[in-house]
Amino acid sequence: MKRILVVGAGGQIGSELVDHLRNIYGGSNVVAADLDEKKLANYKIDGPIEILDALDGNLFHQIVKNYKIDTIYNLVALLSATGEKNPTLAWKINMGALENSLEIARQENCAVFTPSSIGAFGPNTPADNTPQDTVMQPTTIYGVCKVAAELLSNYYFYRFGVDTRSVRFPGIISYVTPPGGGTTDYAVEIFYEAIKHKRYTCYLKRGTFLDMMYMPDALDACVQLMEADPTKLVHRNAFNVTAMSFDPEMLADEIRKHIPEFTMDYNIDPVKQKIADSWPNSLDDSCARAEWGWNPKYNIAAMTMDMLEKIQEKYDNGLIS
Ligand code: VAH
Repeated sequence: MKRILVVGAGGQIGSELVDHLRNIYGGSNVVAADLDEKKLANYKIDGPIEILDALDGNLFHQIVKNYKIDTIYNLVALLSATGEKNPTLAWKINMGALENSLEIARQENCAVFTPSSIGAFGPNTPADNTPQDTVMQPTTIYGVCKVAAELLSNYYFYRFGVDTRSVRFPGIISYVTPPGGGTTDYAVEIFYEAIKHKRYTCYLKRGTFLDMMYMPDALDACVQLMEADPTKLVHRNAFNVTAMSFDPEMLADEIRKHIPEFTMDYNIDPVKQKIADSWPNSLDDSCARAEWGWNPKYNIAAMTMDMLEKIQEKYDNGLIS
């Protein structure tokens, strides 16, 4: 059975991936590690937790040895808009955690999953049906870190044989953690506002198309790729994956099917708009479909219905106000 360490386990993906992995591999086989102990207290399935600053290579290595880890999910990242506020810190954290993950994996024979992002593309990347192999000149420090992570992860595979794999996630929509400073997080905030106030002020312009994915599909993508037959993988770091592409107006229309009185206006955030404008409108994810069976289940209608239902439950149960 796999022995898994999730680093950055308290973030948007980690907060749900830990339970997803524990459900598959058993609670005791999935160690959740994060800098913030409070973020490690909410998992539904019990299992080992460790307080870890992913930049502390010695402790990181000790944890891998103590638990006999064979797979590292490195989820540590400052997201796009947050990174632009402190690019040097973003580079230090994002690349420091990756370097430790890869070097420890090399020494301890672990596989490594480090998510990349549509943020790895830039304004001169073909924006529609963006190819798997294409120009990658991002204009955010987040994107620069993601391209560097893809290149370094591929290097560790080709040079040392480390089993590195990753996907370029689009905006991930989820209801467990609050929005975390990403450019795509309007597509999370809007649901809370729609339920509570029946209105939302969007910081991205109408017509700003971005790839998106509902969290259950993102969790499946992580496991499917890491379980894929390595002989079938032509690519490794990182696969284009997407589930839907929409702009704020399309999402508002979908919400109005459930909350007819919902209204939306705009107050554009120039930093986030500039970031979003540098990213693709839609990805070609045919390589992921061909090489490891990627096949998302949630479209905008199914995601909207589930998000509204789950967030209404959080309000009803007093988990949020
Ligand atoms: C962000 N949600 O907006 C993240 C994601 C593709 C976007 O990486 O920064």
